[in-house]
Amino acid sequence: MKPTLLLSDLHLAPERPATAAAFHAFTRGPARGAAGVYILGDLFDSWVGDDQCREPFARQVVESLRALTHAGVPVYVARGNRDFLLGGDFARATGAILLGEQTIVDIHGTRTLLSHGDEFCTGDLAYQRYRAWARDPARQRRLLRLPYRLRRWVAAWMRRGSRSATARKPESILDVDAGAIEGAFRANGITRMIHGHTHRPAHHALVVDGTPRERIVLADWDDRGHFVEIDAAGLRNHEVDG
Ligand SMILES: [Mn+2]
Repeated sequence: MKPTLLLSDLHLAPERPATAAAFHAFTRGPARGAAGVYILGDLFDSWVGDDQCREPFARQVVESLRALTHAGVPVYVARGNRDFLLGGDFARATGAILLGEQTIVDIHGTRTLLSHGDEFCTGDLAYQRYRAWARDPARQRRLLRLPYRLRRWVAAWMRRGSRSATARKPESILDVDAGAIEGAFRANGITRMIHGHTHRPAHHALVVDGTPRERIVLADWDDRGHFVEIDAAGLRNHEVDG
């Protein structure tokens, strides 16, 4: 039985060539033997619209994904807070399937909730206000009508604001909220969830309503890649170098 591979928060950007090299190595190597590959948000550090596919750096990422899907490996991509503008043209160019905000899939017998994870950071009210604003489809359409260069400028300007705001926030509100996590387990009737976003990789065991549950937090990528492999034998962490 082929394994399912999950990863998130690669934050691919031209300024971080080692991370991109690890990604290309991942798509040529371990991903080829997978039953499916789930990228749970923030594949790109910044995505201002699918016309970004024409940039040389993005085109290489698109080509690596297309080679993988052409080899017969299903690739699923969730949007993160950095690349929430990933759309249909990106999906067509790569052959990947875009996921909704939360998806429940059966992974080797366990119904598993997959998401980027930022929706669970409910303690950060300013971020949640921004998130609701940014994820509004009408606003996204308006944003995408702006010239490409202007969108690039707006994204860079917002990134600077986000970095200084994050630096001022207490650690606790940048992590998931325990009540939001319990609510998601309860509402979906699941025992496992996997998400990224917080850059706090872990396997948490918890009990909700008397039932044991697990929450797997995926690692963000640095000069190396990190992914979780699940098959009938269980769950393992792996690293990949460029
Ligand atoms: Mn994120």
